[in-house]
Amino acid sequence: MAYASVRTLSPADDGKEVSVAGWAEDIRNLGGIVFVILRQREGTLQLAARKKENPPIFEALAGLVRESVIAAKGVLKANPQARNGWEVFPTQVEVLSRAEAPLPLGVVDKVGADLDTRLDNRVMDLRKPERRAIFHVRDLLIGGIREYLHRHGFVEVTTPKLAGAGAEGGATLFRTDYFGKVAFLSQSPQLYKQMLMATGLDRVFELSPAFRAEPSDTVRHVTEFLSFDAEVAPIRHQEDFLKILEGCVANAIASVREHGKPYLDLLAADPKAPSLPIPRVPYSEALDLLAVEGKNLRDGDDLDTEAEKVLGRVMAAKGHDLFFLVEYPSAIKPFYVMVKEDDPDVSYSFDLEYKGDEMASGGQREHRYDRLVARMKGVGLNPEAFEFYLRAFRYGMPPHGGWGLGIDRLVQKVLDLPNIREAILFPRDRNRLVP
Ligand code: AMO
Repeated sequence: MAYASVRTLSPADDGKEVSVAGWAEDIRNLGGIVFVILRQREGTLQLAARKKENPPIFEALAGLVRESVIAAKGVLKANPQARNGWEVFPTQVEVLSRAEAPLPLGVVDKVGADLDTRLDNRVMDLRKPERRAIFHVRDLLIGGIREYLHRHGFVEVTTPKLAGAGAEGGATLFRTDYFGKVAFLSQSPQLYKQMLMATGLDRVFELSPAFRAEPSDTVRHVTEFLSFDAEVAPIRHQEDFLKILEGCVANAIASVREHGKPYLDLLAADPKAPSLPIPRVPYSEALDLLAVEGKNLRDGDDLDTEAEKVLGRVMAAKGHDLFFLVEYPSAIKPFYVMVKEDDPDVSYSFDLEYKGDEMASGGQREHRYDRLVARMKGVGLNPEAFEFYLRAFRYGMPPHGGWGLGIDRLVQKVLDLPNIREAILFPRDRNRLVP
């Protein structure tokens, strides 16, 4: 007989024999009767044994060590006083895996532990339903993204994570030995997704880990994150794919709202569905909005963390958690962006801001070979090291553009989690390589 899930049982099963398995979350020995709370993925149920009726089972339950995995077979009895309105009186109890005591981290204890202790004991931490709820929400967000893009003709692809050249600047590259040559862990699928635009696979997306040797210890940076990248061709301008990105984010949040109610309730979260279109705020206008708030940036400066927070608050007051910051200065964007024909200091690139943090960035790319090489040289890169990439631009490359969005940050912001590490099962940062 397969083990039954608590979700499939009810008082209507009164008198039935059932087999259940799970963690012994709590053991309450009242002398004449013992109750064990058994935890499964989808909830908890109560086992009970009376000393007088069944002494061996009473002893077996009373002697359990908390968090051991047990299996019990017995008769379900309806009881309005018991949790779920029923309980199981076992006739057989088997310890499948005995837990050591004391536990490194309590599962039902009310006292909280700090994040480091929790992450050191992540498996125990994830036994709490409210922690696991985060990963159900994450799953729903990713599902919403995939569903939307497939509906719009996109193909999911996988590009190499062992790379011969970096795409996003040397400062955050992880180096590794590759049979005597230098290789890098991929910082982003940037070069490969662009190369695909020259193949006819012209609407692609990828969900894959990206690696950045990020030395800063912040609540929004890790060294391994899940990057959601997309690239689209042929396009006339950036607007052609910003519409897809905003639809995709809206669909992801809608999918959480529609299917994730039990998880949102556990997390006391109620993410707002964005109203479309998401506003486009030109960089120059953002500087003006910041100046009004007393935060003065020079034209051409990148927005620092404080500026992002201030701008986030200004836009939130206008009813927008999400907005696109468009027309970024060319100088603070990577070599592959396209610059404006009549104003080369300004690029056709954008950041997507969500609740005061950068969620995604992207833009239209330079698809013209000569100009791309000139831009590379302009930022001090050696085109020869990128020959494998540049070759894709020499035999007919359509105008294209796309974005990269950090899934971990999206989860963090949708649920208002204080730290990005809460949104990652086993986060990596400069101080953490295990578990
Ligand atoms: P960018 O470097 O801005 O752009 O990265 C895109 C998005 O990835 C997330 N992200 C991170 N998340 C957690 N920890 C980090 N250390 C980290 N670094 C980046 C952010 C960020 O907005 N190739 C371009 C995208 C493109 O133009 O298509 C790129 O990688 O959410």
